[in-house]
Amino acid sequence: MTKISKASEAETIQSGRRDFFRKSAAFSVSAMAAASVMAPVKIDAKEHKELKGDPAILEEKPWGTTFGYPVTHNLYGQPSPYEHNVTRRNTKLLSSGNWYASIAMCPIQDMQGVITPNGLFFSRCHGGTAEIDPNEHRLMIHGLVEKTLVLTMDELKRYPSVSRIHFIECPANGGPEWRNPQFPSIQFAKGMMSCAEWTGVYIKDILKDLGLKPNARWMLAEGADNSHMGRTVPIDKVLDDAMIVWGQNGEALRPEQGYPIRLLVPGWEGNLCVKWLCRLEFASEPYYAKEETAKYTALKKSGKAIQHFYANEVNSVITTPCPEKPWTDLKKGDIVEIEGLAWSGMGTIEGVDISFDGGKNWVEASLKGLVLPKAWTRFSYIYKYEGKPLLLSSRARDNAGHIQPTVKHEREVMGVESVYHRNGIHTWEVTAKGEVNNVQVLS
Ligand SMILES: Nc1nc2c(c(=O)[nH]1)N[C@H]1C(S)=C(S)[C@@H](COP(=O)(O)O)O[C@H]1N2
Ligand SMILES: [Mo]
Repeated sequence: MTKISKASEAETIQSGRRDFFRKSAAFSVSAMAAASVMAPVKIDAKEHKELKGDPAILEEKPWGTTFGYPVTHNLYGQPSPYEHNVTRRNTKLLSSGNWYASIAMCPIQDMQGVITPNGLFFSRCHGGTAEIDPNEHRLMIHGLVEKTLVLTMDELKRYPSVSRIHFIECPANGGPEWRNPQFPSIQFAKGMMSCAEWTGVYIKDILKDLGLKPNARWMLAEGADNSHMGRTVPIDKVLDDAMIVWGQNGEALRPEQGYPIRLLVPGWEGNLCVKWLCRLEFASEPYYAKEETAKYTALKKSGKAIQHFYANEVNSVITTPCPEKPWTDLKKGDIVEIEGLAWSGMGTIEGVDISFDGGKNWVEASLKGLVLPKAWTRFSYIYKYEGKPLLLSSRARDNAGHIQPTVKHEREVMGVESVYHRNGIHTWEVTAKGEVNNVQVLS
């Protein structure tokens, strides 16, 4: 028999979960539409009959008979008020008492495609969100370089820019669940990540101007915020794809993401992506700053800790269904689209497998939309709902040859002390009624 452990319902999640449940009523219709594109689905004549007499199609609505609001009204646009439930969310469990050292989780269950809108991008701050005047902000580049440089923001933006789509994931994503699933919610279980198109300059391009001294092996990045976050990055990664970015999905970085500039270390721990970046110092040794000694090191079962822990491993999660979007409205025989997100900090997603029985048997999902290195990748599987209980899991593979481990294997190697770098196969239990619970398959 498959051994599973379930989420503790004792954890209180902020209000809103019920409203999400209500929103899911529209799901079966949209899933039918999606299914009819991908696989021919016979639509029951009954479905059409139900539309007869529906006031939503027969009656004129106020928005069709009066003017809407003028174009001068919303000079910076906001989502429809009917989307008010789609927000970042916090929990006391992951915060200091005053919410300054805290984290706002991304509603990944409501994301479309692979780009996170800027207002919903997860936000992790160790000393509050700094509001920086860009005219007062400078970037200093010094240490083991031939030429020291202090740049204004305008000067920095004169470098030729590139735009790249990458996720940022806190290595503590899913961390509270090493021992047991904690959250009856995808947003809290997996929402310490987001994905955006970033615009900025490769550090290797700036270094062409400055000249790196031969003994420069490490780069310290420091933030100007109250936490003065400091992390050291090995030089190979700096010269590969590390960027200083000022653009986020077509506009300036949001304050929550480090306005006016942040470091982007694609695919590696979110913690390395120092926000409100003010200083880069090149050195021959790592700096062993607080965030790479006391924090962001992973204690293993052996009693030894991994100190230089960088790339986020291949990972995935099913976003439909999930606790916020159960299948309670489905009838036996309905065709549904199982969807989810896969990502790897080591390369490009090559494939995703789905299991309905907690990992005994697997079928291959299809990847849809953009499939890019170190970026969220969306997967999809069209499935006939039989109204039977399921243990629904996803398992991603990347082009660097990695595959997600079972939770059992992950625990054998790492133990349960660490809160970082969990990428064990995630499972939802779907009950016969279509309710979705967060569980772990332990065998
Ligand atoms: N200066 C500074 N940079 C920072 C942090 C911070 O508190 N201060 N938090 C780090 C952590 S722990 C993570 S996971 C990422 C989160 O990026 P985001 O808030 O844009 O999602 O930023 C990192 N950069
Ligand atoms: Mo983090």
